[in-house]
Formats: sequence, C-alpha cells, structure tokens
Amino acid sequence: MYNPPDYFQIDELFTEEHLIIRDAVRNWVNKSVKPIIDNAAQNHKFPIHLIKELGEIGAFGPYIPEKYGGAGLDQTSYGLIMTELERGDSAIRSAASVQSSLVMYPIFAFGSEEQKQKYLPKLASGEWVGAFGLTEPNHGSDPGGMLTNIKDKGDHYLLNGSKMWITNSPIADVGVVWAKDENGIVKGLIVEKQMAGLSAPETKNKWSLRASITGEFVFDNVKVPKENLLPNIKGLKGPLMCLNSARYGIAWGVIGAAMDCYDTAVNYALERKQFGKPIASFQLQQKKLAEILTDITKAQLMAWRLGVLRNENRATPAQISMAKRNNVEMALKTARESRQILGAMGISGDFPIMRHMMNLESVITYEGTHDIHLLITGFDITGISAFGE
Ligand code: TGC
Ligand code: FAD
Repeated sequence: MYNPPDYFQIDELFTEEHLIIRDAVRNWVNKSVKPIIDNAAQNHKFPIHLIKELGEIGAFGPYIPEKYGGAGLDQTSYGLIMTELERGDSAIRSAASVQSSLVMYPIFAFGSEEQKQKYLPKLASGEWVGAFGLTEPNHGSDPGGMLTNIKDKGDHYLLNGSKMWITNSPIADVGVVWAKDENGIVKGLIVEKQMAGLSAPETKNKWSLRASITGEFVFDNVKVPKENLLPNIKGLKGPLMCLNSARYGIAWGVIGAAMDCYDTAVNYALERKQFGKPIASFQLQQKKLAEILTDITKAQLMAWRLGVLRNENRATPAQISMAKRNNVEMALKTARESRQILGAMGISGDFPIMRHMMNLESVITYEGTHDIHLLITGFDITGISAFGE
C-alpha cells in the first residue's frame, strides 16, 4: 500500500479540488501505469496506448481553457498531476509535459485563433501527439546558435535543418519547431507529420527514459504554409517561455519519483532482516531515510510556493530554474540512496528504484542541464552572464 510522505502536512495547503484531482491521477497511475511500466522500460517501448487515457484524465493541457479542450485548472493542479505521473515513470510525465507545456502552451500563447481551434482540442484529447523541436546536434545548451532555418517563398516558408533528442517525434502528428528566418530571428512553426520532406527517425539504445520514445526531426526543404507560423512571438524568448512551463512541471514531477523510491525503501527496510534485526533498526539506514524525508519535504515546500507564485503570475524564470535544479538533484540522490537500502534487490525490475534513477539522469539534463540552471541562478544573483561570450 503506497504511503505518500507528507511530513509537514502540506496537503492542508491544497484545496479540496486539488486533492480530488491528485487522487484521481494517483488512482489512474496505480491502475494503468504501475502494472505495465517495468515491462515497457525493459523492452524500450513507449506504452502508446496510454496517450488516449492521459487525454481522458485531463493530463494534457490542464491549465488550457476549457473552450480549447483543456481543463482550465490552476498551476498547482498542473504540478500535482505531474507529481503523480512521475511517480509512475518520468516517461509518462515527459509525454504530458511535452504535450502540455511545449506544444499546447505555445499554440495557446503565441498562436492565431484558427491555430488554437485546429490543434488544441485534438492535442488535449490525445487524438494528436505533439513534439517540441529546439535542440540540434550542435546546439543543446545554446539554442540561440541553432542552424535550422526558414526562407520566405511568398505563400509558404521553406524549412531546412534538423533537431535531435526530441521526445515523441517519431509518433508525433504535430511539431512545434523553432527556426531562424533570413534575418536570424527565431520563429516558431507548426509542422505536421504528412508534410513532404519531414522525417522523424527514432533514437534507439537509450539507458534512460526507456519507456519514452525519442527521435530526430529532419527537415529537407519542407514547405510550411504561412498560416503555420506562430504569429505572436519572435526571438529566443519564445521557446524559453515554453521551457519555463515545462521546467515548473518537472520541479513538481520529480517529487513523485522520489516519493516512490522513499516509500519502497521504508517498506523494504522494515521487512528485510540482517544480523537478526530489520535493517531499519540500524542507524546508518535510519540516517538515509531521515535525510531523504527531509529533502523531499523541502522540495514539496519549494514546489508548492512556486505554484502559488505562478498562480499569481509572479514566478520568475530564475525561481523556476532553482526549483527544477534543486528538486531533480533531490530526486536523483533519493533514488541512489534508496537503491542502496535495497541492496542487490535495488537493481531488480521488481522494484521501481533503478528505473527512476536511470530516468532521472535524463531529467537532470533535459529542459536545461544542472549546470545551466546553476548559471541562471548565478546570473540572477550577480547580473553577470557566465554562459559564454
Ligand atoms: P539570452 O540572451 O539570455 O536570452 C534570449 C532572450 O530570451 C529571454 N529569456 C527568457 N525569457 C523567458 N523565459 C526564460 N527562461 C528566459 N531566459 C532568457 C532573454 O531575456 C532574452 O530576451 P530578449 O527580449 O532580450 O531577446 O539567451 P542565451 O543565448 O544567452 O541563452 C541563455 C540560456 C543558456 C539560459 C538558455 O538558452 C537556456 O536555457 N539553455 C538551455 C536550453 C534548454 O533548456 N533546452 C531544452 C530543450 S527542450 C527539452 O529539453 C524538452 S525535454 C522534454 C521532456 O520532458 O521529455
Ligand atoms: P551540451 O549543451 O553539449 O552540454 C554538455 C555539457 O556541457 C553539460 O554538462 C552542460 O551543462 C555543459 N555546458 C554547456 N554549456 C556550458 C556553459 N556555458 N558553462 C558550463 N557548462 C556548460 N530537446 C528538445 O528540444 N525537445 C525535446 O523534446 C527533448 N527531449 C529530450 C529527451 C531526452 C531523453 C534527452 C536526454 C534530451 C532531450 N532534449 C530535448 C534535449 C535536451 O534539452 C538537451 O540534451 C539539453 O538541453 C543539453 O544539451 P546537450 O545534450 O547538447 O548538452
């Protein structure tokens, strides 16, 4: 029986609606994700049948208004949904993050009314899968150097270039892709899978996020109709604003992975006996559990407060970076310590810890690496950018 840690009675800070939403997603994860996820990860296969179910439970675009198919919920609800999904697996949270924050959000925030009506309801229901193309083979942390480009051809743009490490690209119906125009200004475009010259080969052989599908986007003279340009944004701040939303979701999501590891470790420590006693009775194991619970509690408080600030439209990108960085590190450390508590059993697929640990190695890298988020905080403190130039 799952016993989620709530050491500081943080549940009291949520509304009844928040808790109903949280519990509904928790039940769905127990029913639909937990029983199949180890097998999916072992077989390096994204459980694509869950896409429709994610749409049904409202995990796609929870904060998008109902008139576009979203649930019209607040940012705290979004966070709680992400926590529960990532308790199942980071791959499931990733699918929901990309669809919500990186595809639906830019269409909602920067798109035309026609674009919103055409794409958002189908993305919300899971009828269409979306992907977000920013990273390139030679431009990861520095997306401003991107080479993917568009040329104005009168009634359409000609799109050339490539994107790498793109979650869901091989199964995507729709992609939000960032490219430079002839003046070097970053623009956002909506591409569709049937466009000639667009391919999305799968990236195989990952040791992390094995239950997620990752691939490339290759654009070879793709004709993109002019009405597919996102009209209300230009410049690198466009994709970076999407990242704020996704990074925020990760700051909450990884708490779920950490809680799952902690819960597994506590139960195991109480049951497993060595030297005639439960290993939970040894001080060294108690130290690990006590530190993990302290770290989870701090992360919960940080996420909760960030949610309140976002609900009031006051959260800064630097605050989001701090929370993403802190909470992912917390979750990774929790997974590593919890795995040790299980001894050899810690590496077995019969328990979720090793899978979470491997996943979190991607989570600490994508949406801005651990180092980049530290530099964002350093920049915020000093006003001096240490990124390059
Ligand atoms: P810089 O000159 O600092 O900024 C360019 C313009 O953007 C503005 N800006 C932001 N705006 C909104 N939100 C933010 N977080 C922003 N950060 C910067 C900035 O004010 C400026 O605006 P303006 O009006 O003056 O033009 O840009 P830079 O080239 O120096 O780079 C800064 C840096 C390193 C922080 C940034 O590029 C960065 O965050 N790099 C990390 C890249 C990254 O996170 N990639 C993620 C790819 S997507 C992904 O990983 C999805 S995983 C999906 C899954 O969950 O499965
Ligand atoms: P690099 O930028 O090459 O960095 C390598 C190392 O150098 C890192 O440790 C980094 O911190 C360090 N470094 C770089 N610059 C500096 C600096 N100025 N100072 C100090 N250290 C520095 N991208 C998308 O666009 N869409 C997606 O859907 C998506 N999904 C992903 C899914 C997975 C499973 C993974 C692993 C990645 C995904 N990404 C996606 C890409 C991800 O965002 C990038 O991997 C990430 O931004 C880092 O880029 P990079 O891998 O090129 O590393």
